[in-house]
Amino acid sequence: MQQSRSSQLFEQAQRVIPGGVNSPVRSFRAVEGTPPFIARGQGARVWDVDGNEYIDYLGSWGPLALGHAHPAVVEAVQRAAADGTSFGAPVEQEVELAELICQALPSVDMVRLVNSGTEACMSALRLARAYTGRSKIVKFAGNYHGHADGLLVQAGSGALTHGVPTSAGVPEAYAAETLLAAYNDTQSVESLFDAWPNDIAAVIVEPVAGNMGVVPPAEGFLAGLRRITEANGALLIFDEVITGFRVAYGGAQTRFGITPDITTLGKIIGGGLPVGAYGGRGEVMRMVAPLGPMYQAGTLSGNPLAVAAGVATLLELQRPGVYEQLEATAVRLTDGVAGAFAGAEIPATINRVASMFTGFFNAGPVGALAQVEQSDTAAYGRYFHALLERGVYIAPSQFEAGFVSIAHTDADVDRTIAAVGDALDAMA
Ligand code: HOZ
Repeated sequence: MQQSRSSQLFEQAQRVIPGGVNSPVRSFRAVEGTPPFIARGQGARVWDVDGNEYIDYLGSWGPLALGHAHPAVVEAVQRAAADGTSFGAPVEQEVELAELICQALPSVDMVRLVNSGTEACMSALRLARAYTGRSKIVKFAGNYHGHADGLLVQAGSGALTHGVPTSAGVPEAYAAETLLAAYNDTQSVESLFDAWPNDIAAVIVEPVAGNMGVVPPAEGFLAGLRRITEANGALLIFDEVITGFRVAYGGAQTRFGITPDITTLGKIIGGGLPVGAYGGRGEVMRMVAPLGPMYQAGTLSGNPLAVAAGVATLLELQRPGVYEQLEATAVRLTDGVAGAFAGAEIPATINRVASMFTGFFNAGPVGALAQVEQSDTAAYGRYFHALLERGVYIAPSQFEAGFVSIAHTDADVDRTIAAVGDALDAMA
């Protein structure tokens, strides 16, 4: 049988790129097999280099709320590129993106643009430490905030998938500054503040966990974090890299009505190009250089192509009915998938918040990392491949989120539900 172009490319890639990929989860090690190399995307679909077509629920891990190659985004990027790709100097569009972010997020008066969610979270921690004069931070096991040293302690996403939640190469002294709490368990946070009453600069949290699969915040959890941090003079950082402009235009802080001190963003605010951001109230943000003593910089920060894509995306998301449509599509999908699992008598729990979701091979409930970890990852791998063969692309790991876009039609969703039914039959 002739080797596929994706297999050829994967072999070639493994000679020059570690694992053949530039981000570990893409290697398919969690589900085995060869990743299709993607040639192009349009709307809700992607095509690989062998011409196979897939309905895409990965959505580049979240940023593509408008779908692939949305005309407004393509046009904005083309127009910006024609005027030059980078200046390392202020450009008009970065002001527009910053204003849109400040208008959208109730807790953000000022925002600094960076290049990725990793940079945003790394900088947010430095800012919290600078503001409070304290060094320790609290993070939740299974939450993932990018790959900065000190945040790769009991991390989710690829780190959890590949069995290295605490990475080699993180100095022990750094890891010791990271205190671990249990997601959806405010008592575990109280205990850390009891043990370190004057040392904790910040609690950083994914307000909806997406990097251990989707786990919604339990009733009162986010409010509890707000109360505990305030009582102890620490800052609350919402990592809205996934949830920002996704679970509502104003992010999780709007959806759940909690005001963090610092917010980190990424994904959607770049509309598929590399952008991140961190922001907060003026008093905190005035610590950032050149106004204050906390240093952070970047040649490509506020890059004209990336901010043009971000502005175009946010303006499209402001159209009436967009978030209702995203959620209705996700409800149709997850209800249909849950029905297919029930029909096949396969224990499963589908968690969904707005237009992000995960189907766990797990009778549930799935409300904590310990429960996430009880999922049948081998079954997930078989399911993943059965779906891929039927033209449906989901995350190649049980511990990730899926996303719908406004480009997914009811017909796409119904075709997906039929494919899920077929895939489960084939697995029986
Ligand atoms: N950490 C990302 C998912 N939560 C994966 C990034 C990628 O492989 O593109």
